[in-house]
Amino acid sequence: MLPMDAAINLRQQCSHFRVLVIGRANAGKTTLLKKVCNSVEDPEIFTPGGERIDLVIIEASAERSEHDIENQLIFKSNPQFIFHDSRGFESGSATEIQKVKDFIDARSASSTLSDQLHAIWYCMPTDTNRPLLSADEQFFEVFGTGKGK
Ligand SMILES: Nc1nc2c(ncn2[C@@H]2O[C@H](COP(=O)(O)OP(=O)(O)OP(=O)(O)O)[C@@H](O)[C@H]2O)c(=O)[nH]1
Ligand SMILES: [Mg+2]
Repeated sequence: MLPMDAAINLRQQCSHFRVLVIGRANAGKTTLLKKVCNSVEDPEIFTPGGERIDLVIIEASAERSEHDIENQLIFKSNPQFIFHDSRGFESGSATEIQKVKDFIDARSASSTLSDQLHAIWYCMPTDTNRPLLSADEQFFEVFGTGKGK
């Protein structure tokens, strides 16, 4: 636990908490985020540059925007959280794992606290007999051994 003055100093440097959420489709990511932010509404979506993406667009592209890891999801009810949503690796695609790894690497390389990731939440469905797929294991192998650095 941080001493109070260190915590206040950090909050002055950075007004939000940036979280990457990873989990396959239907894992319950959005449900979890809504609970955390006490929201019944969907989040607003912003580009990496902070421009709001207008969701009065066709549903398929709203869906794409939401799951584009670079975009920032913010709930009006709790704007102190900025979320990045990644749909996980169910296809087992190496490209998907690489995309997430590149994103994590780029955010770790930033020396600006507000741009860095402050947490990664990995959501796994527990009502299935396969909560962990081989692609998930691959991901943890890369990051668990420090090879992802
Ligand atoms: N049984 C059960 N169902 C849940 C739980 N959390 C969410 N759901 C349901 O699972 C479905 C998918 O939830 P979402 O939160 O949309 O899942 P998601 O991970 O955001 O899915 P995508 O955005 O498509 O990747 C919804 O019908 C939820 O009501 C849970 O803890 N238990
Ligand atoms: Mg979702």
